[in-house]
Amino acid sequence: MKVLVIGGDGYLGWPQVMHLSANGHYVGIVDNFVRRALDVECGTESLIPIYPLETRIATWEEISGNRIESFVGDITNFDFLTNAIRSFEPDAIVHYGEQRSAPYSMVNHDHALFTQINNVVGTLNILYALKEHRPECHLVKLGTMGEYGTPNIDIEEGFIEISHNGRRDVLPYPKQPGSFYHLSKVHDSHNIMFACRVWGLRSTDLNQGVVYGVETPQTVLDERLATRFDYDGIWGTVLNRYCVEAVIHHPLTVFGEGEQTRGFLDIRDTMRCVELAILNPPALGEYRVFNQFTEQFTVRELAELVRQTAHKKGLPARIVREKNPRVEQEVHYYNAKHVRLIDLGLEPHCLTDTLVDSMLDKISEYKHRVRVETIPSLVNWRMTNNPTRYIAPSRRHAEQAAGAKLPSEGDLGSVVSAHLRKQILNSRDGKVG
Ligand code: NAD
Ligand code: USQ
Repeated sequence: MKVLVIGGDGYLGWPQVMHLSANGHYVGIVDNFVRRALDVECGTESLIPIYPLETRIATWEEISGNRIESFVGDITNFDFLTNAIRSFEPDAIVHYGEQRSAPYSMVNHDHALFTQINNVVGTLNILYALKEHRPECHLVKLGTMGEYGTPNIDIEEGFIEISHNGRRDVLPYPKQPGSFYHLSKVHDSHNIMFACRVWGLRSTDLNQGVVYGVETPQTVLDERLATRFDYDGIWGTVLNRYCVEAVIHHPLTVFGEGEQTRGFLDIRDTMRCVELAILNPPALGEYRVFNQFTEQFTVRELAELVRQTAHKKGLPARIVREKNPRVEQEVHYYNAKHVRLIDLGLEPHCLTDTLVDSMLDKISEYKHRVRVETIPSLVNWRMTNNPTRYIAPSRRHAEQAAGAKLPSEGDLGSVVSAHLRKQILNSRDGKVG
């Protein structure tokens, strides 16, 4: 199949490109590298060095003999996106290309705006481009389990049968998302469902849990094929963060009570889930939802697993309870269904101490690159103006010693965001680059 991976330069997108290419699909990438730019904005960096997209593609072609096409541009630019879709003629689009950090979306007004414009407009553009130029193409959209929140009843896969005043209907499952980022996914879901209903498009909305891990069978073939690995307080996700914290002898940062329960999956299962969705498309006009995770854990259970595994390796890991920067339920019921991908043939890689052990080994190789100053979570959900940029202690000390006025961290963030926003609003040349 011809598959266009939007966001194909990201943590999940790049290994997905290689996974699909290795399994016989002809793959194209769309990306505008905004994620790399946001690292510059935040003063963060992938623990594992990542190579430019051209190098990644050339290395993959050299190793696999498979060609990959690339379209560099912003999907909020409708003309660019349309040209890319018309040129590539995909049978399926995998849409990973969004701003994906909940903390980033909660920094301030500017960042909430950027997140929702980038995500909602990007997805709406895809829907219009598909309707006008590729109506049979299957849109595989990455949503999030966080769309549902943590209700006190079982979470179904997208829809729930409700009986009300003597009548019954199957309706979209209620959504109670926990950040402006998670809200952007809810808005996307509504737009996609509507486009399937009124235009007869077909789509799979993959409500994915938190992904952990860094290696897939393809990323390990050459260091130039590695994918990014975030551990800082803005981009790092919980288990990946705990593993880095253990390696650098930083306490494992459990927020609040630590009983927050989430769905989790191994990065290798993400690859397979998306492939299964592509291989088993819905009918035209059908909008379906799969809950894409394999196991549920509380964040304290994960910390305990990392602590025990680290101890066996002689790492003196300890757990601390930090004041929760987020507004979320810290003790709650959680039971989310996740059978539809299993029914299609998913064989989960469950989380074991062996996997954590291998993550700790991999992270140890890059221990010297950890920027300790980026570990704290700067973004407080209760505030509307949070700092966004981490400043290395050495630079801070040098500037203080020199009597220089430190730029406001918030200001630095806004400069880059304003630039990106301007790019989005102004770039209307529609060229495929
Ligand atoms: P990522 O930030 O590493 O990758 C996203 C990619 O999309 C980046 O390369 C970025 O440059 C690109 N992009 C963003 N906006 C774009 C635009 N307007 N035009 C073109 N390219 C654009 O994120 P990730 O962790 O790989 O996540 C990918 C998707 O999966 C996201 O939609 C995210 O919400 C979802 N997801 C991720 C996780 C997780 O744990 N990482 C869990 C659930 C869902
Ligand atoms: N947490 C800690 N300690 C930390 C970091 C996080 O206890 O050091 C807690 C958080 O408070 C939260 C849970 O861990 O309760 C998950 O946080 P996270 O940062 O790992 O994940 P989240 O912000 O929910 O976002 C990530 C991805 C996002 C994706 C989402 C899937 O960044 O793109 O959509 O996971 S889900 O959580 O299912 O919505």
